[in-house]
Amino acid sequence: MFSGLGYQCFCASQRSDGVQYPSKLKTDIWNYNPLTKTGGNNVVDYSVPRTDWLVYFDSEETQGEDGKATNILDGNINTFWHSQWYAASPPYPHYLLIDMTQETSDLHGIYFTLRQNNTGTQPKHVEVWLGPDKDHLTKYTEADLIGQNAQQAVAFATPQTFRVFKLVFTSGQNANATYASMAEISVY
Ligand SMILES: [Ca+2]
Repeated sequence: MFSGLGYQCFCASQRSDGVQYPSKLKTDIWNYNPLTKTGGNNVVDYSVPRTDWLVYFDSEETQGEDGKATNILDGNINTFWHSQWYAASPPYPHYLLIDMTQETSDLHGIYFTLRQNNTGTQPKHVEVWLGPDKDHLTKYTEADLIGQNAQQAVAFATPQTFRVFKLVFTSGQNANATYASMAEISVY
């Protein structure tokens, strides 16, 4: 709606406005031209850059397959973290702890993309812990993830500021599951 009419629009303000209305501004209205009624059909990604993120975990599988935890940060929905299964099979709960390496404000929630087409290892119940460092985390909320391939969000009730977040998975989509997996994690 702005660049479509020839105005410049800064990425920061796009993101700021976008996260303020995350449920409303999921399409790329910035490039919509109301005169020609074209453009702006792309889905907007408001997620925070993950370049410097560090990920910690209770277990990961690196012998039987490439199930390393950093696979949740590679932008590929077909690579995933998998809890260990080759040499040992630790049960739930499993966790991923992510250090964004800098405090980040105005965060509205967490995006989850589950391992594709694998309800047997997709986690279900998740506790979301937030804090300034890994030793000072507070449980902020918990939710049931949906057993689906598409990205889903756990939204915060109010915007949050934190550097570290921990996702504690306490059960799987399969009630008897031992293993957990995850394709991508990001925040918005
Ligand atoms: Ca991935």
